[in-house]
Amino acid sequence: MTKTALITGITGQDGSYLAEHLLALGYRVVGMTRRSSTVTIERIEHIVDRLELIQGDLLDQNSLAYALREVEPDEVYNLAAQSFVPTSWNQPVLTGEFTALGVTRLLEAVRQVDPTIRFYQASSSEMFGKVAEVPQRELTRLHPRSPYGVAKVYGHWITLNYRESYDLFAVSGILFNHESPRRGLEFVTRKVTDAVARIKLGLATELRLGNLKSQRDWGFAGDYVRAMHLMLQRDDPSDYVIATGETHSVEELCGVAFSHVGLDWQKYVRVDEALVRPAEVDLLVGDASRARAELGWSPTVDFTGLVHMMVEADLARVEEAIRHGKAKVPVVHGV
Ligand code: NDP
Ligand code: GDR
Repeated sequence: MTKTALITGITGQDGSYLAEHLLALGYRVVGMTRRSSTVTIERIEHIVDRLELIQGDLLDQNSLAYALREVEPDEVYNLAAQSFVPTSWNQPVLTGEFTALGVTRLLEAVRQVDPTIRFYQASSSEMFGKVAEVPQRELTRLHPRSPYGVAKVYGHWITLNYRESYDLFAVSGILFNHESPRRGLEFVTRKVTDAVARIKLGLATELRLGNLKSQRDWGFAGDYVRAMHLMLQRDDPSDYVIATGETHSVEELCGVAFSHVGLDWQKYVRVDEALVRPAEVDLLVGDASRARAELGWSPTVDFTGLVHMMVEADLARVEEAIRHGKAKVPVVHGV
């Protein structure tokens, strides 16, 4: 029997990879998108003829209940969020509305429309923040360091609360940073690989970054969406950490990315104090042994492979843009 999945945030990085994965598994895939004056389906353009889209917004309770009634999903993946950490200091209330209360709105819609729906919440390693132990695992104490992290802690606990209160099959995937050529340009991996391509091709001369010392456990988004699906196929709902188990600094990221095109990163990277965060998460590294044992999940792309993949994709994209005279990008302050 064909299963139906509803994905919020389908236009984002993870939404696009998850949609591809579920289509390949034979699912009917419906994406929830919010209304905007321009079309933002760049990441799903290649599969859009195999998807269905329905309008809805995490800020609007009725639109969520309507979407669930119309689509009748077996599984709901809540990937929508204000997901950029620095923006959460400029827009803390809006971040809370989307990223925290939005989860309650969707869970409440599930409970009222069809409590047999299986629900996945996109929780984050940012919840560990000022880490209580290394590596971080499912039971590590949470200490978020940004309004985004605080909002994700709320989303995490409300998911567990609805599971415990109403017996919903609601799970929280605690995913560490995952990247790809489809990552937004403001996140550090993509900012670096995009700059490497533009510097190599003569369009830029320097790259301004914030804290070079912070360390992250970076994996490939295509691997991580497989874990989301596996979590909803278990007999019993449970929460899992998804990570590679390796950590690297922003400096190392620069080293691998620039050297891939024969450049020395130290000649191009400048520290800009305006990009240093009010409170930083210094070190993240996850222990995904529970997911390995119980879900049979493991990553297929390592750190160097990931960075090389992203540099190659950005080189190809910037070359193409140069050919078509479209190589200019807007400057967004504070990013
Ligand atoms: P993106 O920022 O790429 O995508 C976010 C998505 O949310 C977009 O589709 C966006 O739509 C949508 N969205 C934002 N606000 C609303 C709203 N009010 N109503 C409906 N949709 C909305 O994020 P990622 O794909 O990288 O991440 C997916 C999820 O996983 C997020 O919740 C993120 O916080 C979480 N996460 C991500 C990690 C990572 O490393 N990537 C790690 C851990 C957790 P639009 O296109 O219209 O802006
Ligand atoms: P993060 O990702 O905050 O971990 O959240 P990001 O790539 O933005 O930052 C990672 C680290 O790099 C440092 N950094 C910079 N970051 C950005 N964006 N721009 C810079 O110029 C820069 N210079 C240094 C940051 O200080 C930080 O330490 C991501 C998001 O996808 C969240 O939604 C998700 O929950 C977490 O990953 C897990």
